[in-house]
Amino acid sequence: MGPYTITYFGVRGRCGAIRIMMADQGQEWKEILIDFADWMKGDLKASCVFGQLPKFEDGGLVLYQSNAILRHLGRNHDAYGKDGKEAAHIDMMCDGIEDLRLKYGKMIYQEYDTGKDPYIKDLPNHLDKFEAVMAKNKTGFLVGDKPSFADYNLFDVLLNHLVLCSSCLDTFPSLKSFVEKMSARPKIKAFLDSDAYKKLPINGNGKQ
Ligand SMILES: N[C@@H](CCC(=O)N[C@@H](CS)C(=O)NCC(=O)O)C(=O)O
Repeated sequence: MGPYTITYFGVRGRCGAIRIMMADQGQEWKEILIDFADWMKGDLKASCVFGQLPKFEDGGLVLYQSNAILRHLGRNHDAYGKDGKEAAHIDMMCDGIEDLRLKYGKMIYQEYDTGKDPYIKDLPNHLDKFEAVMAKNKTGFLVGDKPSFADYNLFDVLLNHLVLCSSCLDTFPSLKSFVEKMSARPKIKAFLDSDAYKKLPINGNGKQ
């Protein structure tokens, strides 16, 4: 496995969870940051399977689609559950996180000025689902007793939401504790404190 390479724009965006997961798993990776003006020339876009980034390379394996990349890392690093049942639940949670990520992206990119306040008002109706799963599992993770790729994905999405609304987890004790514990994992803490992480905006349009 590895060495890994990420080709993406200079944002956290759809690589936030991937980078946090690689950092926590003790992996090193190469970053190829693409300037949007270069992207607009079209050659790289034409070479991407779905015409979009991120592109991820694991040796000779080339992957697109951020959730497929997370799943690949889950398989490589034993972060995809201990059996088929756990893996199915991890997939389910990842799809639920994707639904929230898509809603967040729509608000950020298409209706930030008019949509931010209603989005924050409705947010508890989405977070409560993750709170219930986290509280029921009792291990501090979504599924099983160690972090899976879905935990890294949820962690990244929650960090973004805490920037949007710093009090959004105040009524969700299990999620709040999850974010605190994930943030304190030594390799994650070092990564979140790094310039490589801090220099990147969350989203491509500067809204957060
Ligand atoms: N479902 C894809 C979405 C990828 C995506 O939306 N990529 C955006 C940046 S976050 C992109 O490449 N935009 C430039 C374009 O579409 O030309 C994934 O999860 O990787």
